[in-house]
Amino acid sequence: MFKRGFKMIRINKIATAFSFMAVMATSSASVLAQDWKGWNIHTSGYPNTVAMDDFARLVNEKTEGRINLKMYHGGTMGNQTDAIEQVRLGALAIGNFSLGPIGPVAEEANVVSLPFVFKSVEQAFRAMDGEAGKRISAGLEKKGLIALAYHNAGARSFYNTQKPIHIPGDLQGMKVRVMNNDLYSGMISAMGGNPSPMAFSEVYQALKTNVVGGAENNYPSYEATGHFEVAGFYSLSEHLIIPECVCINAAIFRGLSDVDQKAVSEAAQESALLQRELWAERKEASRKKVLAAGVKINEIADKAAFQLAMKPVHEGFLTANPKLKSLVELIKNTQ
Ligand code: BDP
Repeated sequence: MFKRGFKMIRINKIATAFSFMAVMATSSASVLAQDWKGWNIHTSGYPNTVAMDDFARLVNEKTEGRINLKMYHGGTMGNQTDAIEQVRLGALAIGNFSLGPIGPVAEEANVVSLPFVFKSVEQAFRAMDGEAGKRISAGLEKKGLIALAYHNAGARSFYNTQKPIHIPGDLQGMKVRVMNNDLYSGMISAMGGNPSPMAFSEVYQALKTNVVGGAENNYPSYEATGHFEVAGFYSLSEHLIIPECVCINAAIFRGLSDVDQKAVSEAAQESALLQRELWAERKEASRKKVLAAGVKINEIADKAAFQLAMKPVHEGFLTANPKLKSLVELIKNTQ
């Protein structure tokens, strides 16, 4: 009796020990291994897609398997406006976002969507790498997004199905697709066009079926989406230079250990360097490809006319957001 009782106690103890170990194993696994989902709008081979895959690999490597990031490319997890919300909520951990559609939710980030606010892509990066970039990142953080790194998205120019654009008046009456941001609608209206905010994925069909006559984007997106096949006039207005971020849900990032925060930040910085290299190559390759396909590319001799036309857009923005004046000045004064 005594012996059996003793055995039972031992068996119970062993069973308890095993279940304790099992609990420890699952809880440490859930503490140690996190599965993240990442959003990207671009398709295979695009500089951002390659860089985000590299980011995912580096995150896994640098955290020694504690974080697995699965990237969903091609906008398969929804359009950009929705995806920004999903990352803010934490349903998606990461997004490779244009600051364009982020602007309406994070006012500091909206300053980059003022047409011609940057003088060149190089100057934009000097600004983003300096004090202005810090203020923009702080603005994003207030809205639940931490910008781990910034990608290059070059400069955006107008393209359309009908004719070369030389002066703002050439857009008169033209329906032009823009990203979701009132500043872009204001920009088109100020030139006499009709803005049509629309998701990226819908633009090809809209151009093809003449729902819109034009749109605007950088060379790689104009080429990768096939828009050049249906809108063969590309006019080098370079009116918008919009940096893109590798943005993470702030709470998820803050929940990481210092070691993993550092690992994830470094992974983003390293893969952003790759993105910037690939961008330079792709921009040239895309330009050549659309030229070879018969696209008529034209320089714009008098960009000042476009800049002048944007004056009411800038003024309206600063009247509505007086506290962003110093940030705009900071950008403009960046050499
Ligand atoms: C591309 C950006 C992408 C935007 C797209 C657009 O990389 O994030 O969604 O333009 O025009 O250049 O919607």
